[in-house]
Amino acid sequence: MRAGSDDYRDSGLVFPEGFTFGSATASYQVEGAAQEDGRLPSIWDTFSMTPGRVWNGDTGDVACDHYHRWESDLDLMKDLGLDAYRFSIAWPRIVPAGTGAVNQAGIDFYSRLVDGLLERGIRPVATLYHWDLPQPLEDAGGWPVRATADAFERYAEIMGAALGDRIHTWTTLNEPWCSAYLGYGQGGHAPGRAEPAAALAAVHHLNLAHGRAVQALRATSTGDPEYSVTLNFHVARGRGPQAAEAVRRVEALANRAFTGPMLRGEYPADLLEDTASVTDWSFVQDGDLEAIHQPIDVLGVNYYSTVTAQLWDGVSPRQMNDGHKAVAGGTAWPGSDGVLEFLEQPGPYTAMGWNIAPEGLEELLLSLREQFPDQALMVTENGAAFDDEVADDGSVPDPERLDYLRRHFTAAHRAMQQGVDLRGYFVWSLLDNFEWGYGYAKRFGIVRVDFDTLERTVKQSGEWYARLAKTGTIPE
Ligand code: IFM
Repeated sequence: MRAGSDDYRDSGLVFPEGFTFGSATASYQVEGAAQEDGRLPSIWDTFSMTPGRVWNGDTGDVACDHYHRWESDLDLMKDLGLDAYRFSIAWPRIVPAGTGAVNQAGIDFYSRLVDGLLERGIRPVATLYHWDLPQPLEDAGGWPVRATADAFERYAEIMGAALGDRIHTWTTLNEPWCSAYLGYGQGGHAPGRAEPAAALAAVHHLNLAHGRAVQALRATSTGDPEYSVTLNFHVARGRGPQAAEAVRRVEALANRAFTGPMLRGEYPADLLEDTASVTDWSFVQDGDLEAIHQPIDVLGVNYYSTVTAQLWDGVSPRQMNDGHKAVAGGTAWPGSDGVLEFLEQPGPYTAMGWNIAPEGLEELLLSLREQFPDQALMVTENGAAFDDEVADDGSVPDPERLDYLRRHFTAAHRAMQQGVDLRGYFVWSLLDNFEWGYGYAKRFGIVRVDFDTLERTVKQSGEWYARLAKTGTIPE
């Protein structure tokens, strides 16, 4: 079957004209060329080279070699009929030491990439930070210190001036929840620190970095880009006698810790109360909330599965053992009384062990519309890892991923029928890639990458998605 072939029946579910169909990647996960053209190490280079941190000792040194193969990757996106490509810029290619000298070779790479997208009629959606903090900034304290937000503002200014004439959508941060809580609270992500107070300071400095970056990008971009941020919202269900309280706590720490300051200009009072024994939030300085509270054109929503939490009183914190599911405790979820335990959920599951719950996406989009009625939304990530097998004829049938995507697009469509202003949808991911702590063991791509030869093969789900992108109608 060819990309976008006619071998599907239409469901009759049509997205409106102008709806954006895209796919997403991130710099450290796909680029490779980690030591080339002036790039210096990020926290993920350091982390992945630390024995025991990443499955199989995998690193992003080569990844998908997108840094060298970007032109043929863009051709592939064009064949798939994508309207937009969501990529991230590696800060350590642009300001390799985090502060100080700017590396023109890094800027040139992204400039060529953006021109290549525009030549092919694909809109560039650029994220400034998808977790690859320059290592020297971590050595100076990382996101728990304010100077990191200062350095990010300067990096945003540089990128606005360099690409702000051509970028369609600027996204400041990808999933600051992961950066703060997994990087500094639980330690399963780089830089691997487990310090609850530092995690909350990181939350604030990431928020500050977002607001300052929106202002810097606006001041320097000469085109007419849109501005956004991408959050990985937790859709929580509660269990046990304190079910509602468990949900409230999860939502405060995971969702409202970001939407509060970014979209309302304040930290929620219950979040400050929940975390009072961990920090007094004195790192929030006068003027910070005004700086963070910037109008954005579109709110990026990443959704994969739901979480189920139970609150236990009077037990000692247990360590969280997985970023998106399983057991979470005091370090990843800094709070005062009691411990949040994340429970096994009913299946079916993806290869990540995440439960498949398309209704959670519909619920999330409806809830965001209720909370922020005037805010346009964009699904900036949704997709699934499965253990794909290559068939004898070289094709990659991946019916489970196809089904996952079909059901989630259908859920998003249902939300739109109920009035949600959803502007587009980016499938995670274009390519199989470096899945952080799981290395190359988990494949999310709609395009298979053979990590020995780096050859790309469009999977069955990719062909299905091409059909959707080209017709605007969900294929059966
Ligand atoms: O691969 C990640 C991506 O970098 C951020 N969002 C979740 C994806 C799947 O784990």
